[in-house]
Amino acid sequence: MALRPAVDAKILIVGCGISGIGAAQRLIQHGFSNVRIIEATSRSGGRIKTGRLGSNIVEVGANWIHGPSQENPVFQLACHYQLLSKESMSEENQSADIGGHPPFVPNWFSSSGRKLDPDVMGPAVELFMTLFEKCQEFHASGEEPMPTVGEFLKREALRIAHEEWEEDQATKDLKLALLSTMLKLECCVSGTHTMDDVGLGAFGMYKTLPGLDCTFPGGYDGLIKHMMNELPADIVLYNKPVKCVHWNNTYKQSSSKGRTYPVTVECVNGETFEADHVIVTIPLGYLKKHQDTLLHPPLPLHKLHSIQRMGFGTNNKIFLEFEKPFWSEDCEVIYLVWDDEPDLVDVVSDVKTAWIKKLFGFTVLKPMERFGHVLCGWIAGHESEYMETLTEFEVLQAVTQLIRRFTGNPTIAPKKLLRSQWFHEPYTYGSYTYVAKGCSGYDIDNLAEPLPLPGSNSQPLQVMFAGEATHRSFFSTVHGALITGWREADRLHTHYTTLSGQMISKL
Ligand code: 6YU
Repeated sequence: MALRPAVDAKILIVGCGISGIGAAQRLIQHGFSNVRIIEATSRSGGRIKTGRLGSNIVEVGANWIHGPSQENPVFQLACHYQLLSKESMSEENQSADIGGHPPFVPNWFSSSGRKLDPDVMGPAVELFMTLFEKCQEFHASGEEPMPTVGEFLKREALRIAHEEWEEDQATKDLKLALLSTMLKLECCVSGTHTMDDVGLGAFGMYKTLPGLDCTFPGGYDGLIKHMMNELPADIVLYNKPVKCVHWNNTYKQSSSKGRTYPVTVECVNGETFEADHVIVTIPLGYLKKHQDTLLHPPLPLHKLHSIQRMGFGTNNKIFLEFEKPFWSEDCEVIYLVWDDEPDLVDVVSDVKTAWIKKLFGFTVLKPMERFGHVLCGWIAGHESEYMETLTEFEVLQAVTQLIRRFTGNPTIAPKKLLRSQWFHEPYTYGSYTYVAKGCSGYDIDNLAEPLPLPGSNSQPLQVMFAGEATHRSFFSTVHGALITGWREADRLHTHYTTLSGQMISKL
């Protein structure tokens, strides 16, 4: 195998989300000059997508920097580009340790049209949070008393409610119904259909960083714009969905100008691009759908099995603008509690007629001076995927009825609506990764493992894998995705510096 200088190595990155952009940025910093990004759509950013509701900026995809503190590279970049408010950058915000659950000021409404007493509901939330933290501990202790987070939470919550709660039955039922709402919220956080699909033993693999989650006042896509400005202007080839990555020289024409390349990337439009290395940053949802055809030769079995086993679900947002608020001034989150759900349920019995019951509530967009009166509704799972098939008008009708019922006010009418449809995005097929029942960190390692596998005689690092699904502890996040892009760029850098070191020592 002839050694090619690192600057000559031809590198293609598939996908222009933050992991692909991060990989390109880092490769160029390392001195690689022959780098291109191939992107299926007409835009950069992938699941970072800032939209508009009237004159308001709203985040259709990623919302927050989770854990904005010095260890978080997204926070560091955002500070570097001066994209955050003074408050978000303050020492106090950075040192707050919230374990992934921002202490939002809540308002609770019930399906019988009552505003619920925070003093009564508070202990139920505390119980839920205590059990949730317990779920996170099993990873370190190596125990797994039950297969899934959902089963454990339900069993323990019902046991404690039965043994310790002393109120009358109606109040107990209402508190249990609130726990159903909290389960639906966790479905949104994990990006899953039900918490019964989320593996208990591996749940604690996800790590939170210190810092009070913060947003980008000018939109998350400001980060993408700044990062893209640091790359060569023509680095991205847009509107070129990749059909197949042929590796190990298996494509019919694998040489140009006398030089042979081990990999050929074939696009849906028939165009082909040759490369020494390809970094695939395609979302797990797309990989699941196209696992049999995206690579040739096909993915090794253990990689295929891990792709199938890992979870990738849907979490959607429904933004609503109102003339005036029906929530209290300090309110940051509105929970909807269904009186008929004391049996801890996070799925609905009939998706078509009852999908709206999966919407756990709304976050309030703040500050009010910037957003006016805008709420963001959250809905996960198959119910969310069904919501995507409805017209905007049908969704508006359903949400309006919901709010009228819970507030007991039949005149409330949202002025505008915007919803996301991540399940029907053909290059994503969902929102983000979770560790499904029966999965472990090895599945994530398998996803991240480059091809060819170690021990092969062919050119190493032909196909490499980045993207949020390939990070063991920060999967499902923007910072996780960015770190994996950097990881693969560094892998190539190390490869070439090790090779040139070996050449020099032989001289
Ligand atoms: C975060 C947050 N956040 C809400 C919602 C969503 C996500 N995330 P990309 O998909 O970006 O890029 C791949 C590109 O590849 C893309 O451009 C494609 O078009 C292209 N492509 C695909 N196929 C191709 C082909 N064939 N050919 C060529 N190109 C192709 N993250 O940090 N804060 O608030 C949220 C949220 C609604 C949808 C989020 C959030 C997830 C991030 O958006 C996501 O991880 C990264 O942007 C992915 O970047 P990428 O480059 O990998 O892929 C305890 C515990 C539980 C664990 N979970 C904890 C919860 C944390 C997650 N929270 C999320 C919450 C929200 C609200």
